[in-house]
Amino acid sequence: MSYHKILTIQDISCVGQCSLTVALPILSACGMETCILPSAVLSTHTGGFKGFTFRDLTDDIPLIQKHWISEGIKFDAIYTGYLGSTRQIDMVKDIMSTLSSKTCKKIVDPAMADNGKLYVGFDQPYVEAMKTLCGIADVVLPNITEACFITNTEYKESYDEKYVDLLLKKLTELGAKSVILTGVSYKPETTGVIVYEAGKKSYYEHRKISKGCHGTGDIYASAFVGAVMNEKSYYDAAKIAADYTVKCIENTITDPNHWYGAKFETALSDLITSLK
Ligand code: PXL
Repeated sequence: MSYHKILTIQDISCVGQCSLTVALPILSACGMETCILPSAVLSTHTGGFKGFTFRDLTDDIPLIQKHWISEGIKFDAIYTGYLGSTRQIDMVKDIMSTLSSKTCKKIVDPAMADNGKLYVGFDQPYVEAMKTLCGIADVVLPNITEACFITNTEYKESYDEKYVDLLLKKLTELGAKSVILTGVSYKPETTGVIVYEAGKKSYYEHRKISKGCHGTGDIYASAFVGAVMNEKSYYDAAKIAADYTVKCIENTITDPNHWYGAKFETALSDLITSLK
């Protein structure tokens, strides 16, 4: 297994199996040294709990960055997810330019929307700022909804390959070098992921489980980053992450009380095996 130092920047939702509480264990299981920069601390995620707390950590970020610079710390990958404010996006761009190793992979999951809608708390200025972060990324990992927001494209429930090609074209025009587009479904019984790299498009199609789970975008992105940092190709990493995410959902949907996240811990051993 390769060993690399990764920085992941996203929130801590104390309860809810998403963002850092998912990324840290998954990247560690993939054999990576995982450093974290929390963008905010919430009592729970925003997708279904009522009255959650939200502590914005934007003002701490430049201080943490300054300390890391003074210590000469550099990262082999910087992977961002849910950010706590629009102002934070410029800070994250600055972190990418000051704390990257020579070969650092910049991976941006524009975690901000699903099913045609922005998550609670996000607005158009956040979307505009996120476009600029996607523009400097080596890899972006949007779902179809996020791709639509980032490219000013009308969201459609059903679509054809031409629509997906337009999203991919617009995403790369922003500056993103490669795109992993998730939740691409042309048929009711299957879904899949498009890997768009150096103008070449591939599709990994897999079983669609009718009931989705909250936080699976974060599970997917974390497993993808872990696999890429284990020297897997983008296509192989996209496939490994998809198979792992499906397993996590399968291990969750039998439990009706577990509505707020996916039991990603139960399939970590499968993920580790798939990296060998
Ligand atoms: O899984 C994405 C996510 C991350 N963090 C917070 C969220 C969500 C989705 O709703 O609310 C706080």
